[in-house]
Amino acid sequence: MSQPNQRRVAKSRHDYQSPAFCIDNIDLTFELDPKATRVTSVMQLRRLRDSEPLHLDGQQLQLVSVAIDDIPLSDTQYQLDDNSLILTALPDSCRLTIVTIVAPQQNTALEGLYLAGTTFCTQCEAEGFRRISYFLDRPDVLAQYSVTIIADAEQYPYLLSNGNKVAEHFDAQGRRVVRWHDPFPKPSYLFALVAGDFDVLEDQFCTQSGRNVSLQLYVDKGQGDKGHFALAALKRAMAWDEQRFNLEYDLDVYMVVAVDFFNMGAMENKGLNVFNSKYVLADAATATDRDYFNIESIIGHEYFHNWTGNRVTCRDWFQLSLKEGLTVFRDQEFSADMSSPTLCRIDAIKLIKTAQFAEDASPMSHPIRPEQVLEMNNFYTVTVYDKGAEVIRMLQTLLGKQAFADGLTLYLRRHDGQAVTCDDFLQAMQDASGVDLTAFARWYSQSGTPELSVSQQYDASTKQLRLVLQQHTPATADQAEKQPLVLPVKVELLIPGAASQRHLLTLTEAVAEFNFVNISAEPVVVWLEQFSAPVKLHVNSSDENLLYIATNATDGVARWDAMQQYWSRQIAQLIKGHPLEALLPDTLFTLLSQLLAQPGNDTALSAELLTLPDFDTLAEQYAEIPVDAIIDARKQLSLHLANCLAQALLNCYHTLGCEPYQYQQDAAGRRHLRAVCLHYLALLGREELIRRHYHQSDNMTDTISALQAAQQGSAVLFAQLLQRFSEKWYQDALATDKAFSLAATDPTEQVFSGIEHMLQHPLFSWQNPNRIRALFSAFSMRNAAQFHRADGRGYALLQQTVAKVDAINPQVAARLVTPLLSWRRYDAKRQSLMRQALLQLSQLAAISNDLYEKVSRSLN
Ligand code: B3K
Ligand code: ZN
Repeated sequence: MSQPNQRRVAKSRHDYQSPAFCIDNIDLTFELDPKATRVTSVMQLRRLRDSEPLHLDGQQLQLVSVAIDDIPLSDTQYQLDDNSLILTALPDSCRLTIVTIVAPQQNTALEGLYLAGTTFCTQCEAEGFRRISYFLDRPDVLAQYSVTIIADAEQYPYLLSNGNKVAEHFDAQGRRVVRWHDPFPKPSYLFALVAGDFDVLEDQFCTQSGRNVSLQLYVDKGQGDKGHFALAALKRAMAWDEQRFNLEYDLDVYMVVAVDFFNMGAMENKGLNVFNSKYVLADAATATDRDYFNIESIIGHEYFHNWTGNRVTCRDWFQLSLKEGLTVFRDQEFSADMSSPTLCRIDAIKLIKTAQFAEDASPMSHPIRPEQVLEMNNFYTVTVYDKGAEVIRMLQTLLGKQAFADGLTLYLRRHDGQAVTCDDFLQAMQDASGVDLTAFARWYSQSGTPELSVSQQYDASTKQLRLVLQQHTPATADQAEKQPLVLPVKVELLIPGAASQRHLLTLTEAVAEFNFVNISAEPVVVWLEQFSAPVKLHVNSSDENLLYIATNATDGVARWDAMQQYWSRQIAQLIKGHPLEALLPDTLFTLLSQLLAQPGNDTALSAELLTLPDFDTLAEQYAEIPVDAIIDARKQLSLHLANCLAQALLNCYHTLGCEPYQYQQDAAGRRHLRAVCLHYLALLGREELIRRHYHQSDNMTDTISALQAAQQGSAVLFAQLLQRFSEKWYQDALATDKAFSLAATDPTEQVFSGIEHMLQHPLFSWQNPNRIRALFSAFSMRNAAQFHRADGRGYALLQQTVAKVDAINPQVAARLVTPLLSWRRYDAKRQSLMRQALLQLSQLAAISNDLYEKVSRSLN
């Protein structure tokens, strides 16, 4: 590696040390210039520990001057290196003034202050503030911020920062000068600045205590009409948090800015959220039902951070799940209340069973509270976020909804204005509920996916039922020894001829049994209802029982889950060589035909029941992933179902019909089921249907469904429709991203020329993460057939892409590389090709820390 080795030292959670100084106030002045922005920082410092130097973080900064209590220092009076500015012999309290220059235009990493098109914006979490000015850039240093922004008045009519605007004027040179003050002390990662010209949508929200909050949504000029849904979603989120958790907004203004260049979904900066435009802009023509859903959920997520993250923040970055797991849980609950609890839960479960289980089984496996981190940006993971949310959900299950809400209230009251740990959170939950959470806390320190094996014995003579539960967590890359965890296991007993019973079984040891009396007949047990613990379930129920559950369970999620188990099992049988015709019983077709014949009932759930598990879900069931066999078996089964159900699918498709677009739960469910029907019919070559679906569509959801159906059913039609689609949306970046993803998920060899072609698109830019993800994440994560080609062409494409992107935007590169990391899970030939690709990446002359951490963990 060409980088000096000291840059590669990982931090350990146990090495936490509190800061030697605190910074009570910071007054920042920005003189904005794309090439050279001058940043003046005036900090009020206080010493907390004797005789230690002040170690300020700073990266890619040009230092202009340093002064203590207005007395300039010479460069012999401080130490400066690539990552820090060190000052010794400071008084116990002083005013430290630092002037730096940064170059936003050259900032392609999109961390710190950068340009999104012509808009200045910032991204400081996790450690981006150090690219703006020298500072104690860590979440446990909370300061009050005052910010003055100075910029050309014409080009930048809006100059925004956190908190309240306190002054605005023009200076002698005619530049606009705006001053902001945020009364809430905050860590540097929540700082934000935005400057540009926008369409602004405004609204108001009256809080439960009667305060009026001004809501402002800033979007690119000309895009104003696409902001209404996000703004309305924000008001729903504000009302929901008051109602559910009694949490009210605290500033007079809440601003959301949408930008086109953004490394992730959005950022919860205090009072000034910055969003990826993909998660703000929506209208029927350009956004799918899924886009609408995501917008509402992410708008909610960032808003909910105002309490869980901002008012109470993390002591150190190892505690990230403290705010992220909790806030994902909160946004999931919000989405469930706004749409369908069943579908929201199904979505969350799918993510855990694919990406999260895969991460546990990968070289990057880590607990929801990681122990070792080289590059913090690598730990914004599905484990920290989504498994973190599952852990919070288990707490709610174990404590009950009310005690959980009381625990949250206590936590926020006790720690308001503080930077705390996951243990502090658990302590509050324990104190509020009186439940000992010592054993539960293992969920925070133990990585890996627990495997839960269950069995049942019924004694007809005594009418007793015995349920035996056994858990075991296999070793992971980061941790060999595992202990039993606290597992809340919800079950439903479907008792023939009697009312069903629902129970919560809590497994705390490696094995336990639970006995039930007076069970009139042998029940069919629905295990792990609602996926009440994030585990892999091993259960020996018959196919017949699974279909019985899929038909009769009370809970929709349980019905879906049984069906998924059923489908997975049939695919496994096909892989073992069992003939298809012998596999599927009449009861299956009765069930499926019923779903199709009554599309009026819960259409969205029917659509899910009719959909086979995706490649990633199936892959997680194998230690060594049989790529080709999974793809073939899945295809074979789909085609067989399409053939057997052709008439029922067609009838259902026509019964549902097309309707004028409205984003609304029932209508979205109907569109989904209709798309599933179309997908199966496409496998039978029903081109005219696809064509009509495409042409009749007045909305992006149906349009994309038609394209996806064509993609699976007819290469020629797919090429025609994609061409037409691309032309129609030639100038719309977000719609063009959809064209990119469609090209990249083409299951045929044409995908390579398709990607090549899209790279020539005038809207494609290697600097824009959305474009890169739309093409290459789609290819490597949603096109198993071509990405995992046995000739290695897919791996080579990803390797070249990652190498190129790493030099531009390390965060994006490190995410992109993920599918290669799990090379050990494939056959020998693929292993060697994937490993080769990683080795080449490891030899990049200027490999970033982000990429280095992942590649080296994978190769070691
Ligand atoms: N907190 C941000 C994520 C920051 C990611 C830094 N690489 C968005 C969110 O989770 O709400
Ligand atoms: Zn978050």
